[in-house]
Amino acid sequence: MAYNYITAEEAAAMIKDGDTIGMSGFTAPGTPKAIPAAIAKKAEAEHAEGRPFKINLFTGASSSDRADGNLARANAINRRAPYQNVPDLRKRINSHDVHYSDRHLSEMAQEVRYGTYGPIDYAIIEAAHITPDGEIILGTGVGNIPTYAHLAKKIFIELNEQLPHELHGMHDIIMLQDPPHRPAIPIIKANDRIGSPILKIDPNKVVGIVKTKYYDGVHEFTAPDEVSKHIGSNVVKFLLSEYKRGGIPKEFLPLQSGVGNVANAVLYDLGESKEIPPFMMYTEVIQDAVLELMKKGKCTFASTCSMTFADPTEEKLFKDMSEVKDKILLRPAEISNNPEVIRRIGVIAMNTALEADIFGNVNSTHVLGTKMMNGIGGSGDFARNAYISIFSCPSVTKGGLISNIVPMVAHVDHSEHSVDIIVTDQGIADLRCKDPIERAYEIINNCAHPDYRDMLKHYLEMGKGQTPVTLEKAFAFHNAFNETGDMRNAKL
Ligand code: 0RQ
Repeated sequence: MAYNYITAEEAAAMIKDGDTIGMSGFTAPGTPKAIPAAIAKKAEAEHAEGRPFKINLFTGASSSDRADGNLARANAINRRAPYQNVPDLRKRINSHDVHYSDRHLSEMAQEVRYGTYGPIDYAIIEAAHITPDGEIILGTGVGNIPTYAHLAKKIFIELNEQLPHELHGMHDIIMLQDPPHRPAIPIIKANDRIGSPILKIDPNKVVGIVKTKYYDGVHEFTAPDEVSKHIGSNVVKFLLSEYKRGGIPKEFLPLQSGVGNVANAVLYDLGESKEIPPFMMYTEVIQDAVLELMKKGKCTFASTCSMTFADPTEEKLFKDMSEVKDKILLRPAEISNNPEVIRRIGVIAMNTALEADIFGNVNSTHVLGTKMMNGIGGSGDFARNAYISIFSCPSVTKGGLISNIVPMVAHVDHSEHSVDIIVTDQGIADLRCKDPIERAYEIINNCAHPDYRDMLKHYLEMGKGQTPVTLEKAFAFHNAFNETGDMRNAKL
């Protein structure tokens, strides 16, 4: 059929206050770039006229400043799920302007299909190409778009002319059947393809196509600082010792890695290690460092939901996709983060903590227990189901005013039962096969900053029971920071 080409403003004009929108993408890649900004402008105009205007916005993970940033600044979001990482949206969430539902990314699509989030009015899909009968080559991130496109009453396409048609063949698109009709997911190795290279939509639902021409807008990574480098080399040291003792089989196991500088530093060190054999990744996001690993032959394949490459990297890659074409599969979040697959294929998960406590509980989301940072993202999908779950963070933050190892975390995202290894710039704590007191000494001696070790030991030794928590002192570190700006003033 012939599609209607429209402007982003014409698309935004159709969207009404209270509409629910499901967008393609996972982090900035694959996220629509023009219509969200136009919706934000419309919201501002409506607000100026004294009319209410907010949408509910559901994605695959975080989006981008073009989407979440513009919409948050315009106070145009009512409800948001399942993950975000944009400073202006964070402010809106913490001031209760936005109802934010922070969900495990693997669960969102099924919950939406069961109606938990209400009906989807519009899907907005970023595409590299669309045929008249509704066959879409998606962009560089997938997220939950198979589900949103299937359920949406109407669809907008952002046809991004920057995206190369050579992306065709890099997607593995499937929408899972829901229980009780879901068969086993036939991924035995990270590179097993189970779906289609294209997303098929109903062309009759497409109300307009907006042409764009953008890279994804991911900033270049800064070179890892000393602390990240120490963390990276400690993670690799652990993996190597585990490999040598036979805790990881000779073929190695698929790796998952979070995003950010520490993750980049870990991947860089893995590339340098001669003793770690080539490996595959089963992960949700791949960053520039993975491309380097692929060039070196160290990473042989990556199953992911998104290629989160910085713009200059995309620019080079889009000119010649041949190097990566058969080494990457882009899948929906319910597959990239699927707990059943993660457990079965023995993923080694590497994620980041804001803080960890001496018993091994991890807070990845709430600064000082109250302020939402980003969200749990995929870290829970991987950490809980991985064969080995590693969490890393610096031993201290803000020049030592904050210890990232605390008596008790002020918010729990990953409990002691899901955390196997903690790594800081100071060293490695292996929590497996240890009781809570043994774990606590392991963490204090190996991971806590020397400035805080005696305080943490003092706290540990005043307690009783299998897990010697002293409730009235458990948040002494956090209270000291709130009252004096320095956790070293904790009254224990
Ligand atoms: O504050 O920005 O004012 O300097 O928190 O800290 O060290 O820059 O951490 O960028 O690596 O993010 C856990 C948030 C870490 C991230 C988290 C302050 C610190 C700084 C950020 P400033 P860093 P990173 C893959 C898997 C959950 C989702 C996930 C995350 C700021 O990794 O969102 O893993 N993870 N997904 O100063 C108070 C502490 C603090 C603290 C740090 N203990 N108390 N402030 N800060 N520790 C991706 C997806 O799922 C898509």
